Amino acid sequence: MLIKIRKSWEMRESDVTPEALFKNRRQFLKTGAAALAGGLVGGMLSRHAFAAWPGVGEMLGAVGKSKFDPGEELTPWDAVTSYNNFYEFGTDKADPVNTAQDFQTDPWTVEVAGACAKPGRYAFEDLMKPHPLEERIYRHRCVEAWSMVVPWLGVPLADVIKRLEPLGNAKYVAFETLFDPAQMPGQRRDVLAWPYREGLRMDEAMHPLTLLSVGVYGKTLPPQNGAPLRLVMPWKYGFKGIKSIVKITFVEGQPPTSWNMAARHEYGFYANVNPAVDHPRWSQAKERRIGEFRKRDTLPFNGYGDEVAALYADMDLSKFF
Ligand SMILES: Nc1nc2c(c(=O)[nH]1)N[C@H]1C(S)=C(S)[C@@H](COP(=O)(O)O)O[C@H]1N2
Ligand SMILES: [Mo]
Repeated sequence: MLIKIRKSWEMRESDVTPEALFKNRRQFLKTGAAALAGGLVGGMLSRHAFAAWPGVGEMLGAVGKSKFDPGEELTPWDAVTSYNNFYEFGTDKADPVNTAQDFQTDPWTVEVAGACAKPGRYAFEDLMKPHPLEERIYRHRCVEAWSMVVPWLGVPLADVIKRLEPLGNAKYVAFETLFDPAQMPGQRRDVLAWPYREGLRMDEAMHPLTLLSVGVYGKTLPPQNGAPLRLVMPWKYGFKGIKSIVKITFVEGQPPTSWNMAARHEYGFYANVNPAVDHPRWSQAKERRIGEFRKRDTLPFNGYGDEVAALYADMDLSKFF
């Protein structure tokens, strides 16, 4: 039954752009056809597991309408996949779409280390396949004061972490991107201290909004967006969303993070979107949505305050920025 429905979604229309395909699908879902299909699979439409993992740029299969949807216009596929920050592939936003195309992401191994009961080297598929995939339409706010609205596909990081069984002294989770200067031309220069590192407090990592993303616009992630897996946290500045992860470590103390190491007074560990705390060199009060000219007001926690403000209730956010 599930397979039948999946096939009906998986229109491999190579002459249709992913964005058009995605819009059609959303429209289809709105018309009520989804209710019919949803009935057939007993409400499982929005959660879906794979038989085999699709290759780069291939459709990830059935994912129903997301309850995570700000209801704002999606940033087009072309912008999401050609205006990127991924310094391993160059510092210009137009670089990664060109220089990352031959990036090898299959096979891919993720090392799990530190304070957990299930450390080891996991094949990407083994790490991700047990978990049903979800669609999450999230606002994406870069520290550089531009924003997008992006339909990610992924798995709550909490689901993956639970399976790795962190120990009581695991207070933070640290992440590392691949270090491979042969493939990543940006790593041949000391723009950042490679590999790119990020980290989260355990409660942030376990928060239901925190997504380990494997896809965008219904397809597997393109290399420039962090294939094969990257972090997405919609209430934080984009730089927390570390791409092409090869290592996850459970640690007791706050781990060092790349942008914080590069400029401590400019990029804090928390990096929560906050219009009231300016970057030392520019205001964070407003943002430009990619594709628009007008400036929008930036919202506290990027508009996700109802969900996440409690995590930081006791903290001075001008100090812990
Ligand atoms: N490894 C790595 N991850 C990274 C970056 C990077 O340079 N290297 N840039 C970050 C920044 S600043 C942003 S805004 C987002 C951009 O993600 P996107 O290109 O998918 O929009 O990725 C983040 N993750
Ligand atoms: Mo960013």
